Amino acid sequence: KNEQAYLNMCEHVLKEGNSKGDRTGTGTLSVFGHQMRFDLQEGFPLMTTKRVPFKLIASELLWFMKGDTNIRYLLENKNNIWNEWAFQKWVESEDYQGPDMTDFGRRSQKDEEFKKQYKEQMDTFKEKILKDDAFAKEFGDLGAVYGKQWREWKTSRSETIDQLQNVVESIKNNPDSRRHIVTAWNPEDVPSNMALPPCHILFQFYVADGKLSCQLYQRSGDIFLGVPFNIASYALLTHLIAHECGLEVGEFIHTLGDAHIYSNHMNQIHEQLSREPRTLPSLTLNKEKESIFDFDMEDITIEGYDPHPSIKAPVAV
Ligand code: UFP
Repeated sequence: KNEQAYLNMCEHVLKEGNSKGDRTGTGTLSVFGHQMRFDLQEGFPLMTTKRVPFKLIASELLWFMKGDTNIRYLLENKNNIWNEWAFQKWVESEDYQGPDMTDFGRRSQKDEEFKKQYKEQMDTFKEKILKDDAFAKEFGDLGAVYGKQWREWKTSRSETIDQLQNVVESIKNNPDSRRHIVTAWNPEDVPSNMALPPCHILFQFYVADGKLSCQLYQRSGDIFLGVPFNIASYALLTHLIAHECGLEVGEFIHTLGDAHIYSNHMNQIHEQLSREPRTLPSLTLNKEKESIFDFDMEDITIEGYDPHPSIKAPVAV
């Protein structure tokens, strides 16, 4: 019940996880292959054992759904979660003349002086993205990330496929189909065209009993920082598509490949596990909007969210 499936996974990984190195050099406890199920009728699965910023999740999802791959939309919504990826391209470009920003993620975690410089450069960068159209066009775009693969998958014949629109149509017209699938993993674009190879790779919908369920396959999950975002994001997507298709929500099933807790998140996980889960909030969507593609932030409301305080943790970079 509630977020118990998530808390159980945390316990399981702490107990059974393999000590494993990783790309970031941080070190993890990790299991391979884990599945959580959330009954969306029980409430919206936004963690209550710590505060999770729903607005960031919602604006990121709307951004994916628009097929937008430029961080300008996110910045307009005060959402900074993709900044580093665009910033990296900027500081590696010939046009960048400021101080050396090599390895800025790691260095700013260790070096206070550098952190100040980095913050200055990042603020200037953000401002330029927001104010300068040409600059935004060149340096705000992340390339072949989720929005692109969902809405404008490039075929070998130089056509594009709108997977998200297609899946909505197929749910409406042929609900029993076993082919309601959207994939973000395009081997041709991994890794050279991509800032980060997709983590949430493939999702499938299922209709039974007037309810829409969704299963996600995620190849790699940062259990403390990433996964609570991913759960809420796909739960919201399921609600939106059910809304357009005139269905109730069923389950969100989250299947993880490498599910890991970073070694510098251990205290935070224990703190979270010591807390008592509360009643889940509920989600309300604007009934006046029909198409999922017409939704804006003000059409999406979370009610009754009363979480424990947020818990800070370093992002592995
Ligand atoms: N990660 C998530 N969820 C996401 C996302 C990233 O948990 O939506 F984009 C984490 C997983 C992993 C890291 O810890 O980010 C990506 O690293 P790698 O590509 O090496 O798996």
